[in-house]
Amino acid sequence: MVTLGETMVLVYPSTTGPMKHAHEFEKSLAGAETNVAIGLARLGHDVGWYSKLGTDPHGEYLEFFVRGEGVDTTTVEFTDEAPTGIMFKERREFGEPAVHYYRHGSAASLMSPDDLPVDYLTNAEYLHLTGITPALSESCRDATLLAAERATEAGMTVSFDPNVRRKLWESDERMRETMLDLVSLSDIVLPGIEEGAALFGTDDPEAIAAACLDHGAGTAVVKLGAAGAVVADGSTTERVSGYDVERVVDPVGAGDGFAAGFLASRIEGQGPVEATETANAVGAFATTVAGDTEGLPTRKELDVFVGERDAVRR
Ligand code: KDG
Repeated sequence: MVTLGETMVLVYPSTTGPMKHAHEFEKSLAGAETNVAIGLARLGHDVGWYSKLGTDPHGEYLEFFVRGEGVDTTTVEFTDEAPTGIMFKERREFGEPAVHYYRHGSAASLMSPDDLPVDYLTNAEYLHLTGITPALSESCRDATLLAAERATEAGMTVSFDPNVRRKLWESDERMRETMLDLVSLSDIVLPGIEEGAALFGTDDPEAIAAACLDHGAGTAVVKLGAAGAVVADGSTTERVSGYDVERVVDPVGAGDGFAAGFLASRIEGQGPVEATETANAVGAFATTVAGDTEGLPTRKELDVFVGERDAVRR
């Protein structure tokens, strides 16, 4: 699987509560696409990521982190023209934490069709895209659409997670139009309820799945958090139950874990319902930690969780 998108330094308070009162912070990495790539690599798959990073310590840290997780970073470019993006994420005891981006004009926003490594991005079985990359700049939007087109021409499976980030779009119309273009170029679409509502004006999961298929997707998987997901592929529509995590530390990144689990399972030859079961499990793991990727399971951890292997702890 290959992917492209922006990865940022993630900074989050060591304690919960409003950001303005936080004094101590921890550092990690955020970026929907590398979250998915790392999730797949942990499950034993070959994964590559393309992006642009600033020639600065943050860019060095991110490339080192992602490469250290076993993701191929050979096409990642470092540029002096713009800095690496940064994201702050609040920690809350309940509800979705607010995020604050420092990424406008970042190195990743300079990605463009002119220097996209098309050969690299079309030399895999799967291309994974999100709706975040096209929101970063016009050139990123063109690059994302070009990657989807070229991957489709090359006979690859294109997966797309809309990942609505309203803070990044100039208007809802532009967002909707771009996302629908990407849905129509994708084989697998993985929206949440919020994304479904933004794109299709309904929060009924079955209706969202049907709308994705109507727009050209082969398989739609609508994420319902702890309640699981609805998966539809034209011949069947099924609700697959999820996991009630006892203590959700942070829901951000769960959707990426879900995508990683779904794609890993499909790459391994499992059907859409089985893949959705795996997706629910990997998504649940992601909610147990404050960072986006630290909770993603290894193959062994996942097998133990779903009862396919015994844990030997001592
Ligand atoms: O899905 C998690 C992402 O939202 C997070 O890692 C940061 O990519 C990110 C973004 O743009 O919000």
